[in-house]
Amino acid sequence: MYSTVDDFMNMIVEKNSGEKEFHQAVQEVVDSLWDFLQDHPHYMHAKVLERIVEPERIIMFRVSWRNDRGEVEVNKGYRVEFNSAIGPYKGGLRFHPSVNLSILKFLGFEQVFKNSLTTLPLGGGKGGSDFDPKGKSDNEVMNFCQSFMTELQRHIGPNTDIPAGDIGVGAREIGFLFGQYKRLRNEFTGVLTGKALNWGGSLIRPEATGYGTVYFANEMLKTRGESFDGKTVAISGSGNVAQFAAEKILQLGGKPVTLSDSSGSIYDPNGIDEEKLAYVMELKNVKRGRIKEYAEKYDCEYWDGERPWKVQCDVALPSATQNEINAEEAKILVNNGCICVAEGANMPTEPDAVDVFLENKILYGPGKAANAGGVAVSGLEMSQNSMRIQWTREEVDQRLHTIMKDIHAQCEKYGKNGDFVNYVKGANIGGFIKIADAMLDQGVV
Ligand code: NDP
Ligand code: 2IT
Repeated sequence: MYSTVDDFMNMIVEKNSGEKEFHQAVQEVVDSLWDFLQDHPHYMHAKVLERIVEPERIIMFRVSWRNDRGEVEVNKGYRVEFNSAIGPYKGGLRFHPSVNLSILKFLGFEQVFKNSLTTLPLGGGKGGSDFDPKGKSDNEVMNFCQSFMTELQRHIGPNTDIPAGDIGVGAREIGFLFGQYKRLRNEFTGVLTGKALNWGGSLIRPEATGYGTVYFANEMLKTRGESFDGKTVAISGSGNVAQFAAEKILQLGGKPVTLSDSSGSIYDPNGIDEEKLAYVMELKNVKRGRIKEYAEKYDCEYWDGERPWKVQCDVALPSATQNEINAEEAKILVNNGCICVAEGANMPTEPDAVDVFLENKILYGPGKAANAGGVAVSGLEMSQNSMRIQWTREEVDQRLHTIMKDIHAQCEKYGKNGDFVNYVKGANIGGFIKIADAMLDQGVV
């Protein structure tokens, strides 16, 4: 047995050599859990910690496909089936050139705890490819998705493993993937979530991650007698999560002032209103253009190659990718008066920057709690598919709202120390207990 966090982490680094994002995700969880585990030694005796950091299964495969010029292209495909103690593996697929095993293992590991927090019976997994959909034609994306699914279909199923979207995988990709699964298996099942409405999708799933992040942030703000009304909000990213976070902030009376993409950020001090947001959705989802074009259209500042964190804001919602806020940027945010950070993205805050937020006792909601609304509504999509019914928008939104409040309550229960809630600790302990108890019940597997 390991006697210190450092001993345990040395083992992780040695056994998972070079996987720095995975090490980072495990370190955060183990730091949060260590004291709790000393007080509950039965988990340590059964080696639950050693087991929970080891994926149950990793599938890696070749994806060959033809581009529009008739040339053969080759990509890597992955599915990390991390933990199925409380339900079938569930989690998104990421298509981005940066995808590697370390990134998918960190995402899969986070997903295990996140899915546990949702209160739904969902295990954790993640997958994807180093394929870059940017600049590809619809035909090329379809060729790639069909080839990817031709292998993946052997490993997934509505009671086994249910993928969904993530960076680079939206409605278009889910459509192509579903079509190929159905063709190969000759069955119409809820094997993927994030489907379009007229073939098994759920209302509110596109909105769910962004809305859920804002609902979670709102719960955090309420603990200090605050709300979004009149608040200035910095958002990064301009994809699925960022767009619907902005939409919900507007509905709650807040003012989003920034968005970004991998090329740079826009700063619109007048606020990104409904009309401007509709433009962003068209620009990003239909034209697949760059956020720079927003600055040209609305005559505001564009910061080439920069992140948005130097702005004056009350709330920050990092919603692009991992490690997109460093310690220096965290200090700037705090010094500029930011009182709340809720992570729409997975692990967007570097460890030193998390320390800055915690030391300054601002409201800091880690991704596995704050962005769990997406996978939660995926879970609701699975329920609707199983029952072969479709709930109304209000019904799904109400359930999402209740789930986000419940996650907030779990964070408070396990993370409260005096007046201050450490949401990182709360989320990690709250997420852990349910899975660990299920693993104990199910024996040494
Ligand atoms: P999208 O692909 O819709 O959008 C991603 C956005 O982030 C784009 O604006 C993209 O810019 C930007 N981005 C991607 N990679 C980088 C990078 N390396 N540096 C800077 N910007 C980058 O993805 P989502 O909105 O779905 O995902 C955003 C985040 O939210 C991810 O961390 C994802 O894991 C997380 N998340 C998503 C959920 C979902 O349901 N979709 C659920 C929970 C979490 P560009 O256009 O240049 O690529
Ligand atoms: O990170 C995430 O939670 C997601 N990308 C959504 C996963 C899902 O199965 O809906």
